[in-house]
Amino acid sequence: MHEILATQDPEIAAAIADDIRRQTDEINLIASENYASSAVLEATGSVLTNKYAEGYPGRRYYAGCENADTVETLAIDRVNALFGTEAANVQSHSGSQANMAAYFATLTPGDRILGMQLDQGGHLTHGSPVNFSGKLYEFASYGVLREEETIDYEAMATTAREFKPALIVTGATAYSRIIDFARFREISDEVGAVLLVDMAHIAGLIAGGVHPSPAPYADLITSTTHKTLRGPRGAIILSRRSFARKVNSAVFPNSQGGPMVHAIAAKAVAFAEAATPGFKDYAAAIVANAQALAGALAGGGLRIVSGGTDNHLMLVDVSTRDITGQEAEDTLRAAGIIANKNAIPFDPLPPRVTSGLRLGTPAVTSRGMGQADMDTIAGFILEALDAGGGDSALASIRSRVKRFTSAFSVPGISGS
Ligand code: DSN
Repeated sequence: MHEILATQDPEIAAAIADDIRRQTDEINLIASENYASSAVLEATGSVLTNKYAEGYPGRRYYAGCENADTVETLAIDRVNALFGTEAANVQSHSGSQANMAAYFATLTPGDRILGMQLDQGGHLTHGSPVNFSGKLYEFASYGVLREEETIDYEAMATTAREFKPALIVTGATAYSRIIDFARFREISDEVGAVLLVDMAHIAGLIAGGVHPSPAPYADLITSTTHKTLRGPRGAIILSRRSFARKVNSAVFPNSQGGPMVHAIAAKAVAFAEAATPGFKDYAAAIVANAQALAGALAGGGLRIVSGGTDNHLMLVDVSTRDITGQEAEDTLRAAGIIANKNAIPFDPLPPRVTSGLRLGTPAVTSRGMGQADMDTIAGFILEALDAGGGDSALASIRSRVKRFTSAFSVPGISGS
């Protein structure tokens, strides 16, 4: 792999080779990561990276865009067919830029937005004061019920009635339950707000039919393409036709220049993959695996936030083991298991420490692991957390993890 690069730039080639080994040997439970297919990687690494194609298909500012037009039109048509939407912009470089463009398309600076609290499952672009969103717009937030740890729809509605936001944003990065998009639509209509659904985490589950779709309810939908959707790094904005012109100009020329045509090609490949019957099975397996992993961890005495999961991820409260989220992340890392610390609802600890771990099953499911394998993974996790940081115990788990993972191919690396 990468023979030319290895000769020309051995330092970069070595770092890539090391990450191929890392991605192969470790158990990846980062809920927002996945393994893109060989076809997606080929499109990402194609000569389309050489082309400037500012504008949109048929309306470009440079000559020679006929193939870029083909690629972008295919991506738009495929993603609209996949999600049942009227209009799509496939140029956003990232989820944050997609959300920025969605706000620019519908709001003016100073307008009010109601979004989910970051420390209860939201995202930086849903109103964090350290993000452009919290600086440009006035935010109020909703969160989860203290007992059930599920979205407090009543409080959200009350806040919406009092705050009168111009836009309500829903979608989450650390929420394990089905989101009731119909309820958000009802409240948006009542207060006259635009409804934006940021489906980045669950896009693949929606494409695979295992999470209800926001398409009948949302005015705009944003998503990254590299999480459960298993495409290249990047993002999309789907909308009702009436918003399409504003969305397009909010992306280009307002917030981006030339689109990454190679990334758009890879997105198109991923949208076609996500439309196959095999992807439906994949999406169902992600959820079944998450439920199996949550069940096994709960069986081992760990507290799962909200008592379980309906989607691809779970939040684990590790405070019951007298450790912090950071310590748990470090311990699992030493055992060859990659996960991230994460605030749990009403977390008494700061964001760099936290009381929780976020675990997700999209990547392990892409490797073909099933529910029995989740029991094995839960066993490794429980053993590691109980090892009290002991180096030799963690090294022993790490070598068993490596033996375990060696039985599974990795899409894009040792499989297609
Ligand atoms: N960084 C992403 C996540 O891990 O959920 C959100 O953008």
